[in-house]
This record gives sequence, C-alpha cells and structure tokens, in this order.
Amino acid sequence: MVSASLPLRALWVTFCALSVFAATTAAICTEENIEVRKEWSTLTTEEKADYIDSIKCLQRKPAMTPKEAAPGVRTRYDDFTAAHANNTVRIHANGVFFSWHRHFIYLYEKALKEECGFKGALPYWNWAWSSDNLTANPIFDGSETSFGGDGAYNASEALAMSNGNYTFPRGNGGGCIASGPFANLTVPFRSFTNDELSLPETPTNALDYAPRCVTRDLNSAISSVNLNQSVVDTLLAQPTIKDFQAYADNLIPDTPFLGPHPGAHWAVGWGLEDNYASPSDPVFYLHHGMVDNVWAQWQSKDMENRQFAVYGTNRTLNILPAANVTIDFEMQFNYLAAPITMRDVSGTQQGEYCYRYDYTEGAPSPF
Ligand SMILES: *[C@@H]1O[C@H](CO)[C@@H](O)[C@H](O)[C@H]1NC(C)=O
Ligand SMILES: *[C@@H]1O[C@H](CO)[C@@H](O)[C@H](O)[C@H]1NC(C)=O
Ligand SMILES: *[C@@H]1O[C@H](CO)[C@@H](O)[C@H](O)[C@H]1NC(C)=O
Ligand SMILES: *[C@@H]1O[C@H](CO)[C@@H](O)[C@H](O)[C@H]1NC(C)=O
Ligand SMILES: *[C@@H]1O[C@H](CO)[C@@H](O)[C@H](O)[C@H]1NC(C)=O
Ligand SMILES: *[C@@H]1O[C@H](CO)[C@@H](O)[C@H](O)[C@H]1NC(C)=O
Ligand SMILES: *[C@@H]1O[C@H](CO)[C@@H](O)[C@H](O)[C@H]1NC(C)=O
Ligand SMILES: *[C@@H]1O[C@H](CO)[C@@H](O)[C@H](O)[C@H]1NC(C)=O
Ligand SMILES: [Cu+2]
Repeated sequence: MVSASLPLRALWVTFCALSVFAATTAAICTEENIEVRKEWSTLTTEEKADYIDSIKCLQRKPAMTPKEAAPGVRTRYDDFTAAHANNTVRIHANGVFFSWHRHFIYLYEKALKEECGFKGALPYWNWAWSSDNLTANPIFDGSETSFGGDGAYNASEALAMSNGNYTFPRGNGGGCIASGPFANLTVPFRSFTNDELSLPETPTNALDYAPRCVTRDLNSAISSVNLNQSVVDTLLAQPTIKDFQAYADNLIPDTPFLGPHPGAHWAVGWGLEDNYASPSDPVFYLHHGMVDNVWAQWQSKDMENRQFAVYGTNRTLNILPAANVTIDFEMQFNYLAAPITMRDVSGTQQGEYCYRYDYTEGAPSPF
C-alpha cells in the first residue's frame, strides 16, 4: 500500500521537531518508528488474534472509573464505553466530533498496548469494501478471527429502521451476537433511544448497572448506499470542514442517505447504532479508525488550510444554546485521561501521536 504523500511527510517531520518542545515525554516520530494502522482484512491471522486477545484482556481487567461515579462499570473495557456515553451529548455531529473520537480511539489503542500487550496498531474498517454485502467482509464472517457475525434472529425486533419517513428493510438478526469471539458479549448499561441524542445533558441513569447483550442486525441495504466507494470519494472531495462534517453525518430526514458515519453504525444494527453505549461493540473502534482515517486523508490534501479548520459548537447536533468551538477548545475524557485541546489532536504525527493509515484512496475490494 502507498505511504504518506511527500508534502505530508515534510510536514510530519516539522511537527515531530516541534513536538520535542511541546511534549518532552513523547519520542520523536520518524519513518522508522511510526505506527501504521491497517485495514482489518490485510492483517495476518496472528495479528488479528493478537488484537482480539488484547480486547478480551481489557474486558477481564478491573475498571478504573470509581463505582460511585459510574455504578454500571465493571471492566477496564467499560471505562471507555462509560466515557463515551458520558460525553455523547457534547461530541456528535458538531465541531468536536472528529477531534474527540481521534483521541478516544488513541487512548483505547494505548490501553490495549500498555495494559494488555497488544503489539500492533489500531486496525480500521474500509467501509467501501463489500459495502453491498456485509457478511462477505472478514470483519463479520463469524470466524474466530472476526468480530463475530450477525445477531441471532430476533422475530420481535422492530420491522424496519427509519430515518424520518424513509424506511429501510430490517436485516436477518436483531439479537445477541451469535458467533465468533464476542458471541453473547454483554454491555453493563441500558440501551438508549435515538431521541436521547438531542438531550442537553447526559441522562442521570445512563451509567447505572443494567446489563444486556450487545445486539447486531447486519443490513446491506443500509451499507450499500451509505458506505460505497462513491460515498467515500464524495466525502474526501468536500471543500470545507463545514461541508466535510455535514456529509459525514448527513442526518437529513426522509432520505436513504444517512452519511457514512451514522451509515456504518446503523448498518451493523442497534448495538452499534446506540449513540451512547455503541463502543460496547468492539467493531466501534474499527469503524472509528476509518472515521479518523478519512479525516486524516481529507486534512492531508491541504494541511496548511485544513489542519486547524474548525466549524460548529460544543453540543451534539449543534443544538443551541451552545458555544462555537475554537481550535483551543479543551475536550474532556473524564476518568480516561487528562483534557486535551483540539489543536493538540489536529495532526497524527504530533505530541504523543505517531501514526498514519495504510490507505490507498479508491483501492478495489480484495474480497
Ligand atoms: C454475501 O457474501 C456471502 C459470503 O461470501 C455469500 O455467502 C452470500 O451469497 C453473499 N450474498 C449476496 C446477496 O451476494
Ligand atoms: C428482540 O427485540 C425486541 C424488540 O425490539 C427487544 O425488546 C428484545 O430485547 C430483543 N431481544 C434480544 C435478545 O435482543
Ligand atoms: C413524515 O410524513 C408526515 C406526513 O406526510 C409529515 O407530516 C412529517 O413531517 C414527516 N416527517 C418528517 C421527519 O419529515
Ligand atoms: C448465547 O446465549 C444464548 C441464550 O442464553 C444461548 O442459547 C446461546 O447458546 C449462547 N450462544 C453462544 C455462542 O454462546
Ligand atoms: C452509492 O451511494 C450513493 C449515495 O447513497 C447512491 O446514490 C449510489 O447509487 C450508490 N452506488 C451504488 C453502486 O450502490
Ligand atoms: C459549551 O458552551 C456552553 C455555552 O457557551 C457553555 O455553557 C458550556 O460550558 C460549554 N460546554 C463545554 C463542555 O465546554
Ligand atoms: C457560531 O458560528 C455560526 C456560523 O459561523 C454563526 O452564524 C454564529 O453567529 C456563531 N455564534 C456565535 C455565538 O458566535
Ligand atoms: C461525566 O461528566 C461529568 C461532567 O462533564 C463529570 O463531572 C463526571 O465526572 C463524568 N462522569 C464519568 C463517570 O465520567
Ligand atoms: Cu461517538
């Protein structure tokens, strides 16, 4: 696969030089030590097993979040789901979305490495590959080196998923994950409705203990029109950060086009669609690897004008009242990590970060 373009490489050398002054703890980022985040299907069987085993390790380790702050949290893995749920009303479809999630998945990757011995870099899901048939994707093939297949068939699952008045047909699952390493995986928090996305504050019972299984309902009718190659191409061709954000999260009722970010959440089913507890499905981190990847690719086309480009507010869906954010907006990670500004996460080879994506724009699906 192709490496970073030459202008980008020149820029990261500059950033790495600057980072020596900014963060003395961070090692200098070079072409030798840079982490390369790869598409799931391109990993070897050993690399896949290492990633899955380290996730299971995180799911066995005790939580760090205090019980009184989040009664439902049981494991180190849950710490991440809790931090996401606790910030949902401030970090989606707004000016903070890409920055917050970039740092969130970095913190997860760091925990996998430092606490569970993961040797690789965070993998991602290239949405366009087999977007017309999700079950053909090695992520969902149900094998021991996948994230498991569909949910068990749930006859009473809602008949369809709708976006305003537009209705997608339901998939063939709807129940608990039926196969693979995460079969019958549970999440300690209650499920959330779509209406709760627009709340001004986190519901007080959001982090209470209400265990249930993570459900799936793979839906190729949704993925085929929200994740295909022309969608990815169109996203990367958006001229401004405002347009880029608007296309990524389309959210216009009554159309089958949700935008690729919600599109992938919906295409996997209710477990991943849940706006609060979606990180409980480990596929979340592959999906958000791609979200971060497309943002990094989009930035790299014009780093000078795009690295610090910001548009939108600090409230989910930009519902008012909310403040327009600036590049120096400080993002909260609660018990996971110290706050960090959007400026400090604006490039993938600065500060503590030293990674890039192994990504060839428009590469045809290998399966
Ligand atoms: C989707 O892929 C699976 C696995 O490769 C295959 O069995 C199935 O026939 C495909 N479905 C369609 C509609 O092509
Ligand atoms: C099946 O779907 C119904 C209706 O959405 C839901 O109440 C129930 O919890 C689901 N069962 C499982 C096992 O997910
Ligand atoms: C759905 O259709 C009804 C009847 O035409 C209309 O009143 C309503 O506003 C529509 N909903 C949305 C979200 O557009
Ligand atoms: C998942 O749980 C259900 C209900 O308890 C059980 O019937 C099924 O065998 C379990 N599946 C796996 C793969 O463990
Ligand atoms: C890809 O998605 C776009 C946008 O939803 C849609 O118009 C187009 O028909 C899709 N292409 C294919 C090949 O499905
Ligand atoms: C978001 O902006 C509002 C309105 O200015 C402000 O009251 C609130 O504290 C801000 N929230 C965060 C998390 O910065
Ligand atoms: C926030 O930005 C929008 C779009 O640029 C602008 O219309 C609005 O007036 C700004 N709000 C504040 C409080 O500055
Ligand atoms: C949730 O967020 C609030 C306000 O941002 C914070 O005070 C609280 O400690 C957080 N709780 C958890 C469990 O992260
Ligand atoms: Cu999120």
